Amino acid sequence: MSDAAQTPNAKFKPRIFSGIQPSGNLTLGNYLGALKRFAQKQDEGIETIYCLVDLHAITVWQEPEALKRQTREAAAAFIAAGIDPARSILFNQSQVSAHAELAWLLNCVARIGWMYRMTQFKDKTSGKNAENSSLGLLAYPSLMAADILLYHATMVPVGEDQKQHLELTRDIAAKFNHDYKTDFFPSPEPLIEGAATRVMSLRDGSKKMSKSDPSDASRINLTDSADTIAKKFRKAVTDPAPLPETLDGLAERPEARNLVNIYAALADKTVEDVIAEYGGQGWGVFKPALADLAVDKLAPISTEMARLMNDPAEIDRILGQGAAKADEIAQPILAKTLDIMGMVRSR
Ligand code: AQP
Repeated sequence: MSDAAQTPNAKFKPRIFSGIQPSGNLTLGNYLGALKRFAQKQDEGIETIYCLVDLHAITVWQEPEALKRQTREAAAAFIAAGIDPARSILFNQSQVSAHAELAWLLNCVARIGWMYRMTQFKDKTSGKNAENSSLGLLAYPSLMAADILLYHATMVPVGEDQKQHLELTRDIAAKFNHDYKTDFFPSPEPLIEGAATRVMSLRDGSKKMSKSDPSDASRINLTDSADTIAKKFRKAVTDPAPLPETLDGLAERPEARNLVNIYAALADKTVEDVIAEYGGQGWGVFKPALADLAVDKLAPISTEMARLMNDPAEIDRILGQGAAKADEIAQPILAKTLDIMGMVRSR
């Protein structure tokens, strides 16, 4: 149904929404695929709403005290990466109850079969008993649709892995509009841009870098020290051949391509530029250069995160203020959705 009944967005003002799960240490993948671009979008002057999606995080087990710390740490990462709470709305999802309320309404619009087709659900339950995973994990994309549609967001910057969920959001919006004969919800566009829309594991070039990967060596955490970053890149799995002289030479070399993509994204260069500079060189040259670049870019972020984490009350204040602003936008949209669906509203 993706192509059917797509809603034109002309009547909606441009607004960006995106989120990150506070489900562990944020990674270089989260930074390049999401955070760095969130800050760029804010700086382009578009209205931006960014959310720490703690209700999503609990679709898999989270230790309660750890979740609180991770949420504050993720907020610190957003601010350290350039999100300015005076220009962007920054909050954690559970402080705006309209997310959960709209998610329920959309659960009644979305179809179960759509959820079973989501590759992230299949990946997260593969090798395990899917029947024993939480109902929330299956319904995750419906909550994500609610997050976005609650603000009538028109654009959603995400990494490649979230593309399918975004398509589902569009399908849910289209079905709602079709079923209730309305054009109430926009059809949000995914913004998947840059050289590192899918940063891969440093241990396995076929798996995405992920904060919940059991191997810490598979990822660069935003809180890693310079030494740890250098060590992880030095030990990153690669083939023995030197870097290719042309872009085509990366086609069948996922690990090499991943490191070149990371370099390009960190340096704000194209992959072609990186190949022009390092083509023909061995890993003994490229890996230390990549580690230096990563430390150069990430050290100021981790230093600022550590500073912010010394004042958790200030982080909570920022999240509370952001939640109040988000709630102001969300409440009328939730109220109108309830009305469209036939709920009596008498107080
Ligand atoms: N490896 C990645 N490369 C590029 N972008 C990535 N993102 C995540 N991993 C990569 C982008 O970061 C944003 C927030 O993702 P999330 O934390 O909400 O969920 P996720 O995609 O499931 O990320 P993780 O790290 O794999 O989390 P866990 O392990 O908790 O499931 C999204 O825009 C995502 O595309």
